[in-house]
Amino acid sequence: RTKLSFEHRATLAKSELAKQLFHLMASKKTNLCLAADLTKSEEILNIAEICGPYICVLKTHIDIVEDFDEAFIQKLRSLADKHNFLIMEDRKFADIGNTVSLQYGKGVYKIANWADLVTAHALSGRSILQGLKAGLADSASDGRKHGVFLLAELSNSGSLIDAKYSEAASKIATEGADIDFVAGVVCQSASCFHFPGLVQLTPGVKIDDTVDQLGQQYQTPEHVVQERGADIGVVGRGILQTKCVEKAAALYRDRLWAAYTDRIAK
Ligand code: UP6
Repeated sequence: RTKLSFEHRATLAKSELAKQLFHLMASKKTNLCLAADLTKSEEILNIAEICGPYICVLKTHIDIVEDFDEAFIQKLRSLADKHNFLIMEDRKFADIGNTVSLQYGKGVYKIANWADLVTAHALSGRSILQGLKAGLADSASDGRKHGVFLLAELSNSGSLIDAKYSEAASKIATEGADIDFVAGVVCQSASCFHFPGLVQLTPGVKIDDTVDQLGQQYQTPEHVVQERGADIGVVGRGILQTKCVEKAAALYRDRLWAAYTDRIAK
């Protein structure tokens, strides 16, 4: 799977969103996802405007935003259209189907209305996908396509996820009636799944640190793409906590993209 180009893999994808994402990465020449982990809407919009040209996905944690409102979402969506990136809400859904359907479509955030992609734990099994589909059907979202990234591994030290769990999570992503809704897998290793039509998203990417104070573990862009099979590298503080975020975004984009082109050329 890791030797194939994104263009080729788009033709194999079962999810419309995975197809769209593979094409977007190939045409924009970026496999950088920015984790916009900021607590003020103005800061997120500012970073999205500056980094927009360098990223394929902007990842949010909407529940850390202190001044969330509808106007913020409209502005973020128009930046996504202007700069051609997808919005992923990293909600890490993990409840029973009925509850996730409500959490996805309802409440203050109405995530289904604006997020192209969401993340979900595989802990509750296949019903997580059925619940999210139901939430979508019930929401006021326009005709846009939607997709899910299932978590099969975590980047932090001491995670309880083991090889057996990862394998079972990958099975949910690749077998059964709802795989048209699965765009990819969040994981740390290429061996986690084999189907080339899914996108591997790998967080824990930073050039100048190997850990943070709270269990996060970092690898370089080259390591995650070439050794661990990442298609997209997620960078948060590596970009956010620098003097010039634009320079940092350009640097991570260049290194992640070069690592991908080297990988498929070998
Ligand atoms: N994230 C991880 N590891 C995972 C899954 N998700 O770090 O296994 C998310 C975090 C954060 C981002 O929730 O938003 O990726 C990483 O941010 P950082 O680069 O600042 O560490």
